[in-house]
Amino acid sequence: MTEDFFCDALPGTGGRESLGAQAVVLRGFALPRAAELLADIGRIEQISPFRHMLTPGGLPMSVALTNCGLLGWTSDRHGYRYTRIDPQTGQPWPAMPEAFLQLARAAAQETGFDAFEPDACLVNRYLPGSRLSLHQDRDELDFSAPIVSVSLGVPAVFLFGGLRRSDKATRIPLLHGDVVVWGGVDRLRYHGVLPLKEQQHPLLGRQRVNFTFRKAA
Ligand code: MD3
Ligand code: FE
Repeated sequence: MTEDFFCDALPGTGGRESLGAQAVVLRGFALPRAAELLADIGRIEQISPFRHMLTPGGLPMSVALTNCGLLGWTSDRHGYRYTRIDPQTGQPWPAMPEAFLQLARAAAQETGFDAFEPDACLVNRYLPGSRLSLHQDRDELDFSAPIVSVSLGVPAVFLFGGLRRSDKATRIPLLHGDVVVWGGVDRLRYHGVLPLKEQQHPLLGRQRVNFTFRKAA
């Protein structure tokens, strides 16, 4: 299965960079399937459109998001949680596409996390100026499962901090096709994304799309 996603013949694929003891960037790991993933995102947003959710503070997030899979992450004035129903449509979130699942499992396996079965996939869309402030992902029940993230489109600068908000963060560029797996001791590290710069990507124009696979329940 891993072989489907790993192709020596394509430039920019195959590099592995360690961000922590159990956090790894797989450069270009999603490139061989990028067109397929983008077509799937197009189908997902027809069912559950991208929207700017409100934070508990009442301000709209600069990142627009949607979800696929059994559970979807939502935010409103009451807080953050995972739901089976998209609160905007009143319908279940769209199913997780097979290509998404295969990619998530292959990337997890590649970094030593066997049998990763994500039940949630949060899809973030960035436009110039969109950012994600430093946070921890702790709305999931099981922190022993890793999170797998896939970046497509315009490059972004990812901030990777420590276990305390005040810990110094390092800056890591995330490019079209890059996949990050983080788990274990790195699962609860603070992280964020700097404001997206105005740039053009041949497939996505001014946008960046990031999707993260999680085991939420
Ligand atoms: C390393 N998304 O949706 S993905 C999020 O690019 C989120 O949209 C970002 O943070 C994005 O919650 C970052 C890469 C990533 C995410 C979380 C991490 C790497 C991480 C948590 C710990 C360590
Ligand atoms: Fe996060």
